[in-house]
Order: sequence, then structure tokens, then C-alpha cells
Amino acid sequence: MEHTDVFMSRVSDNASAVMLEKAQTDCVETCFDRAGTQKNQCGFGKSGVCCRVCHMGPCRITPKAPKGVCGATADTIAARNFLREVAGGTSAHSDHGRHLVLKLKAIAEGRGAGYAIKDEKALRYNAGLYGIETEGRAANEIALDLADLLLGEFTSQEEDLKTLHLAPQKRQNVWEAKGIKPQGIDRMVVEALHRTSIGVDHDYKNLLMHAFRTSLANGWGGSRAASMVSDILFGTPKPLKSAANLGVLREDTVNILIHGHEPAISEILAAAVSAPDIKEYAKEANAEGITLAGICCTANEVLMRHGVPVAGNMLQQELAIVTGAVEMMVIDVQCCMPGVIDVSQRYHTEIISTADMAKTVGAAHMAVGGADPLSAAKDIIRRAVDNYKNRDQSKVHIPNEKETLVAGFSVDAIKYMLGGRYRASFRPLNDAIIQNRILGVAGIVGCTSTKQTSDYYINTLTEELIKRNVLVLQTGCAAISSAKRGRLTPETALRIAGDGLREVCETVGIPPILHMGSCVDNTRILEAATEIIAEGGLGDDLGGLPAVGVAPEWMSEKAVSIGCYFVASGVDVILGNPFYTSGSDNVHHYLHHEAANDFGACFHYIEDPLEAAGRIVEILNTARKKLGIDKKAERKLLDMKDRRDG
Ligand code: SF4
Ligand code: MSK
Repeated sequence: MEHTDVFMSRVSDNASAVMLEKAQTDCVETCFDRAGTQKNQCGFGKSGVCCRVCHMGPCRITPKAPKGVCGATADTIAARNFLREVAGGTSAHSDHGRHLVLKLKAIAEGRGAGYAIKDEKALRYNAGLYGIETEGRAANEIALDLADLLLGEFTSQEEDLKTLHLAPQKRQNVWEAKGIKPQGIDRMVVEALHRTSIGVDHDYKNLLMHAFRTSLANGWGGSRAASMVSDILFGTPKPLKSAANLGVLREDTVNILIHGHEPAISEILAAAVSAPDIKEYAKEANAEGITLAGICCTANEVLMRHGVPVAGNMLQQELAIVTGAVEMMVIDVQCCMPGVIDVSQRYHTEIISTADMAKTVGAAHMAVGGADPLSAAKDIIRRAVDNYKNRDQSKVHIPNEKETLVAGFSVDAIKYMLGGRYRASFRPLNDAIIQNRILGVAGIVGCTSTKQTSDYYINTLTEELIKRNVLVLQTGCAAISSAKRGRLTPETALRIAGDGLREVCETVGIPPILHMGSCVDNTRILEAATEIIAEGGLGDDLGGLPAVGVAPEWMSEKAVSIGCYFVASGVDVILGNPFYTSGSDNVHHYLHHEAANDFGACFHYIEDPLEAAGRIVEILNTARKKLGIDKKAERKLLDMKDRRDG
């Protein structure tokens, strides 16, 4: 039998390696095995020059066949494929946002069915951002106005998105000048599909401009609405402690995994699991309680607000089942592999799908909607408890690995940490950047992929950057990679951080790596950047900030859309995996070079994390120089304790 070391070439953490070895022993196939059977991937697909938008094709571009049947070139085809990816990613995140906005509207109209507004302060604050009158009005009235306004962001036909005005004015001017201010999110996606159908838009730059426009409808539209309304409905995250990795599962409890993206279902499950009748039900089944743990971004949602532990990220979804100790995996939307069904059938695990738009053959479907979602959630949990007796102890092996973490850094929470209750502000962070104690900020986000050793790039880069005094903001599966590595423990991370960053973090009381939420919450990073601009001293545009975005192990269309809205917002983006555009020199060149002329930022594909760290430092230093803050100023750091004490 292969030794665990062999598996360490696929994953970075011991728990995953041990589970891969167990999967092999148990004759269970996982995504890592299937990645092997899919090794010879289509070169046309990978270079972006396969077109199947009409049935005269599929057409594939080669030196001998440089045009499709209709005459489309590699440029047209690669740009069309790229735009379709952006449209797919925008749809996923924005539809997530739409579901939440519809829930807000239902609550406001008294149709909340078990859901309520949990954070009225966030409601009033966000409504105020859109000029909605809040003074002397009831929460439901405000919520209805906000919900209607946000629904208008999806349906607006001619008016630009209202959310765009939350960006610095100078950036809005760039979008105006380039003609990429998006109208309604739905319109942008429909137009993307129209433009990319046969015989419509053939100009690669025009297609790419619509890709950036569509991505802005995501980052400054649908995703922003999703984070905003999640906070209103379920509470704005605050720092809290929890744990990550497969060791959070327990041998003596019923183990339920929640997996996917949308928080509405997991929030109710999190509430149901601690209900006295459910606890009693578990006791009657001879279990020492119920362990609820998360996978992927559903994990991040309930971690950020309730401290629910994280079992793992994207590539651990099957490995969690391989422990043999999972009674149930509850899935909703996005990143839930159909492969979990086959794995579950080798053990006793039940897979329950909960979203009507996301069913999987082999999963039982139990929607958590209707008039009484709490009862529906309890039914699901009771079913998991009933399954506890079917656990085969001879198949159970839960790895010991679990690491403590601190998460919950919403923009509000960061502001409070920085400035205290009465003077919550980004001033101390701006000062630290200006004084060169902090070199700059890197948002390290996105998925993990079977194309790389899982978590390796993310963790290597993160550690290298904090060593070099770069404050790291994380979301999505990348944050879970750091958590599993024990790097979301402030103490551990501070031991690694460079002197300047450590000094600031210790004085202010923040860790050098801030977990800001799920992948839809990447907008929180832009929101933080906007706050930094508004605070003053670091220019007047997102484009000028010493800040970068990094998607080290990205794999989903959502990441393509996120990358585009970061670049269009003026933030350079480092990719650890390449786009499928190499078959068109023009498209590739535009995205990786020329975009900088239009937006002040572009994409950089860098395969090696240490090389990426070097390039990031260069980008940050260039920005610092332009801002005139490249020399170390000897100013005393403000006493943050005094600020916090007010
Ligand atoms: Fe081929 Fe043109 Fe049809 Fe694409 S649109 S499949 S390039 S004929
Ligand atoms: S879950 S989109 S693998 S971050 Fe958001 Fe993780 Fe990427 Fe899915």
C-alpha cells in the first residue's frame, strides 16, 4: 500500500493525507483519483479555442484551421468563452444575493416564516448608504424599501447600478470613461449570453469590456447585496474562536456536515441543533450530542456568526465522509460535488439536498422552506440522529488534527478593533501603512484545486507575505487552508509576522491574517479598501492603494468573475492557476498587460508562491512610491488601547 507521504503530494495537511490513504484501503474513489483519470485534458479547452456555441461546430482553432466555420478567430472564441465564464460566476454569486434579498422582502412584508431581522443596526446603516429614510421609521418599513431597491439592482434596464456609488468617485469615473458601468445584473448576464451567441459580438476587446462590466454587476451589485443582507438577517460577524479540520468531528456524537454557500438554510440548522427537544432526541439515540460542522463557504457563513467549527474546504468534502463518522451531509448550492454520493454509499452517510434548484441523483431532497423552516430543519436533524445507529465502528477513523482559529472580521469588526467603540475607524491602519510598518494589504481568496497540492500555494504565500509585513485578508476556502494550518490563531501568526506588522497587530489586537468570510464576501475586502481611501492619506482611488488580490488555487467561474471585478476596481490580481485564454495572444495580452492601461491593474499568472510573494511586494512598493510613502517615517504609533477605551 502507498504510504501517506505519497498522498502528501496531493494535499498539505496530514488529516487529508490519512483520509486519502483510508479511501484507498476502503476502495473509495475521490476527486483526487478522478483528477488522475482526467489527466489528459483537452488542449483546445485549456487554451480557450474550442467553440460550441452553434451546431455547425464544435470548432477548434489550430494553425491549419485558424477560423471556425463562421469565420470566428481564436481571439473571438477565447474572449467569448471568457465572458461566458464571468457570466456564470456572476450568476452564481448574484443569485445567492437575490435569494437573500427576497427573504428580506418577505420578512418586511410579514411573510418571514421563521426568519427575522437580526441586525437592525446593519439594516439602518446600509439603508442609509442608499439614501433611504431611516429616522423614526420601523425596521420593516426600511427593510421593504431596501429590499425593493436591491431587487431593482437585478432588474434595472437602463439605469446604472445604484450600488456603484459606494465606490470612490474616482473609480466610478474610470468605469464611466470606459463605458462599463453595469445596468441590472440580470440584464448584464443575459446580454453576455446574447453577445456570445453565433454572429453577434466578434471584437475581443468589446467582449472583454462586457466581461468587466458583468463582473462589476457582481462585485458592486449581487455579491455586495448578498453580504449586506446576510449581515442584516443573520448578524454582522464579530471576532470569535472556533476550530478547523477533520478532527472537529467526534466519535461519540451524531456528526452532521453542512456544505455549500447560502446561509439561510445553515442558519436554521444551527439554531435547530441546540433546541432542547433535538438534544433530547440525540440522547435517546445514545449519542453524546450532535456535532454540526461545515464544509466550504456554508462553513464560513456559520463560522463567522456562530463559531460552528469547520471540517474542511472544497477538496475535503469527500474526505470528511471517508472518516466513516458522518451521519449526514446537508448540501445547498455551489461547490457540492456529485462525487459525494458515491463516497457516501460506501459508508452510512446520507446526503440531503435542501435547495430546490440544486438536486443530485442519490441525495434525498428535504427543502427547508415553507411555513415552518425550523420544523423542517429539525426533521433533517432527527433523520441524521436516526442514522447514528447505522454507523459501522469498524469503518470509523477520525483524524486528530484540528486547529484553533479566530474568524469573524467583518469591516465593522475591523473598524472597532482598530479604533475602539467610540472612534471606530481605519485611521490606525492607514497610519501604519503610511509609516511603512505595514507594507500593504493582500486579499488571498478563492478555492483549492486538484491541479495543485491542495492548500500549499495559499499557505506558503500567506506566510511569506506576513513575514514581509503585508496584512492578509482572507475569504472562502483559502481562509480554511490557513485555518487548518493553524495560521488563524493570532499568536501563531504573530510569531511569523515581520516586525512592523507584528507591532501593529499586537498594539491594536488584531491577527495578521483576517478571516473575512465566504467567497461572496470578497466584497468586504473592497468595502475595507474603500474605507481606507475615505479615511485619507492613501490617495483617492482603489487603484492607487498598496493592495493586491490573489487567487492562488482558484478553480471556479466565480473566481474569474471576482478576479475581473478586482481588476476593474483597480486592484492587481495574482493567479496561481492560468485562465483558459492562452490560445489567443490578444486576449491573453489584454488581460495580463493592457488592462493596466484601462484600469490601472491587470492579471498576473505566477505558478510559484515565493515568486508571487516577490512580485506582490514589488506591486505594493510601486504603489507606495506613487503615493509618496516609500520612505520610512519615524512617527509614533498611536496608542490603540486608549482609542478602544474611548
Ligand atoms: Fe464554429 Fe462559429 Fe459555430 Fe463557434 S459559432 S461553433 S466558431 S461556427
Ligand atoms: S466554496 S467557490 S471552492 S472558495 Fe466558496 Fe471554496 Fe471556491 Fe467554492
